[in-house]
Amino acid sequence: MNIQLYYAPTTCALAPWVTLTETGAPFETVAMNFRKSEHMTPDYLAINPKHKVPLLVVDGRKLTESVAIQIWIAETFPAAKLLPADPWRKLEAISLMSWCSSGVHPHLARINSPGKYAAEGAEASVKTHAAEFLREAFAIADGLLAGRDFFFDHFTAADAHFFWCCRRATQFELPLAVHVHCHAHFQRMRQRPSVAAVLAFEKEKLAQFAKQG
Ligand SMILES: N[C@@H](CCC(=O)N[C@@H](CS)C(=O)NCC(=O)O)C(=O)O
Repeated sequence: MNIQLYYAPTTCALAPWVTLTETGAPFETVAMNFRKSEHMTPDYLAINPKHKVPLLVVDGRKLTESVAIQIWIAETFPAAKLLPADPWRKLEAISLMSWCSSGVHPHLARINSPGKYAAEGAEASVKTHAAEFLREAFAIADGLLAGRDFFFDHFTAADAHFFWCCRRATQFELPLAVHVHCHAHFQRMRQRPSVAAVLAFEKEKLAQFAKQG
C-alpha cells in the first residue's frame, strides 16, 4: 500500500502524522510550504480544491478531513489500537475528534488569521472572542482529562488531535497552563516518541523552508 500524507508545519496535519507514525507503517510525507502558498498552486488545487492539509492519498485515492483520515488510519491498522475497542467509546473518540475539528480548530484559525474573518479594524475583537471560546473549550477538555493520562484508557487518535489544539494554543500564547489537566496532557504527549518525531520533523522542515527564503 502506498500512503502519502500532505502536511505543512504547525498545521493540524500534525495529528494524522502522529497516528500514522504510531502504526509503524511506511508512509511518505509531502511537506508543503504555506509561507510560499504552495497549497494555492494550480498543481495542488487540482489535487485538493479545498487548498488545505491534511490530505491523505492511498494508492492514488484521496481523502480529506482530519477526522476521516484518523478513522481510516485506525481502521486500516487495528493493531495500533488508535480508537477504543468498545463501540460506544469508539464513537466518543470520534465525537472528540469532530469537536477538535469543528469546535476548537475554527477558533484557533480566527486567532491565526483574524483578517480573514473580520472587516479591517475589527481583527482584535475577533481574536478576543475566539480566545474566550477557546477558554471554554479547554475548560471542557480539562474536565474530561482530570485524573487520567489520556481521554480513554490508552493513547488514541483523539489524544493526537487534541495535542495539536493545545500546541497551537501555546504558539498563540493562550494561557493553557491554567487548565492543569490539559497542560499535563500536553506535556505528557510531548514525551511520546511519535510526537517528539513530528516536532523534530517540523523543526527540520521550517529550517529548510527558511533557508529557501
Ligand atoms: N476541517 C479540516 C480543516 C483543515 C484545515 O483548516 N487546515 C488548515 C491548516 S490547520 C489549512 O490547510 N489551511 C489552508 C487554507 O485554508 O488555505 C480538517 O480537519 O482536516
